[in-house]
This record gives sequence, structure tokens and C-alpha cells, in this order.
Amino acid sequence: MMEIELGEKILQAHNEITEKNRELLSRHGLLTVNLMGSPGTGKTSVLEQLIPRLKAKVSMAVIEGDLYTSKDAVRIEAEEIPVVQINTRGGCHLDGRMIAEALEQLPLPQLELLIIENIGNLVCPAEFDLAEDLRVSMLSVTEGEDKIAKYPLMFQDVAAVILNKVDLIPYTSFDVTAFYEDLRLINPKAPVFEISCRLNTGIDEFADWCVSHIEQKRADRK
Ligand SMILES: Nc1nc2c(ncn2[C@@H]2O[C@H](COP(=O)(O)OP(=O)(O)O)[C@@H](O)[C@H]2O)c(=O)[nH]1
Ligand SMILES: [Mg+2]
Repeated sequence: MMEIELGEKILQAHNEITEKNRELLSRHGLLTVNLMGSPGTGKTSVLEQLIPRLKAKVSMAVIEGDLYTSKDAVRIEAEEIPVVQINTRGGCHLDGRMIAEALEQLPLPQLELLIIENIGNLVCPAEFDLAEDLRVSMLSVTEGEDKIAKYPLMFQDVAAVILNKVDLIPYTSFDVTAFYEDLRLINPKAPVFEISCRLNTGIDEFADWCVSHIEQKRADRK
């Protein structure tokens, strides 16, 4: 009984903070994207490819979730956009309180797009609403297509899926057909962007998808 009550209280506190974050983000008209996936799937690499394509058209910032280091934030800083580092000190996901603190450090009135790189993990991030508009989940071919069926929460309720490292398909046993079959069982509609950060392919399509959502947000504000 005690445990359940405690869990409920923590969850309730998280939900209250998240609603405040949502109100703040919506007041400033930001489109917020929660980018999730395993460690090493290529989240930061995708951002490094995406930011140069978007930053001339869209005022954007990144929140970098990391366990202990600022290595990813340093990589994003090189793209010359605002970036805030959150270190969870071992915590396996970002939460509303961490996002609230990060938002305090960002120039919200000047921003249109906020991308949150979540902690590399295929389980916990899926369970925490970060007040995002869009969830994007990533899988890379070296992880294996079976991860869709094994971690369905991560892929079922997302607006888009990125399949990264497609340049490595010839060198792995990744089964593209099974990937799509398993994905469509749990998520029939989300667009899939097949990307290679190494070969620089597929990113333009993903950038266009982001821009179309930003344009929708601009239209909603009018
Ligand atoms: N071959 C190949 N390697 C990639 C690709 N994208 C990322 N990587 C490599 O995968 C590793 C992890 O990438 P990173 O962006 O740090 O992943 P994160 O932990 O999800 O942020 C790095 O060594 C990248 O160079 C890709 O499309 N193809
Ligand atoms: Mg990273």
C-alpha cells in the first residue's frame, strides 16, 4: 500500500510539473520533439545532420540528456544553437522537473523548435511525458529488427520512426521486411525515415517533416 501511494504521489508531482511545462511551451508557440532510442543508435549524429539544414529556417534549441557527461552537448554547441545539458547522474530517463530547469535557461520567446535528446534507453523514456508535441523513436540496424517487438512501448505511440545506419544493412543480418511488419502491427501510420548519417541520406526528408510540423504550429498561432 505504502509503495503504491508513494508512486502515485511522485507521478502526480511529475504530471503537475509537466502540465506547467506544457503551458509554458505552448504560450511561446514552441514545437517540442522528444527524440528517443538506445545508446549509440545515432541520436546526436542525426541532430548534427539536422541542425545545419533547419537553423536558417527555424530558430531552434536542444536539450541534451546524458547520464554523466557533456560530450553530446559539446557536439551540439558546435552547431551554434542554444543547448542545455541535463545530467541525470545515472537516472535512466528525463523527467518534468529536469525539463522545467532546462527551460529556465533557454530563450523561449525567440524559439520555434525545441528538440530533446532523451537518455539512451529503450524502456524508461517511453513512460515519461515531457510535454512534447511529437515523439520520435530511433532504431539502428546494428540493434536488430526484433527490438520493435521486444520494446513496443518505445515504438507504438510515436509520430515518426527513424531507422538509422542503413549504410550498414549489407554487413548485418537486419531484416528490413520483418522490421516493417513488426512496426506496422503496433504503429500502422507513423512515417519511417531511413537514414544514414554516414552517407548523409534520408535526413532531408526528416528535416522536411520537421518543417511541415513547424509550419502547422505557425498556422495554429495565427
Ligand atoms: N555507420 C554508421 N554509423 C553511424 C551512423 N550514425 C551514427 N553512427 C555512429 O554511431 C555511433 C553512436 O552515434 P551517436 O550519435 O553518438 O549515438 P547516440 O548515443 O544515440 O547519440 C557513433 O560512432 C557514430 O559515428 C550511421 O548512419 N552509419
Ligand atoms: Mg547522444
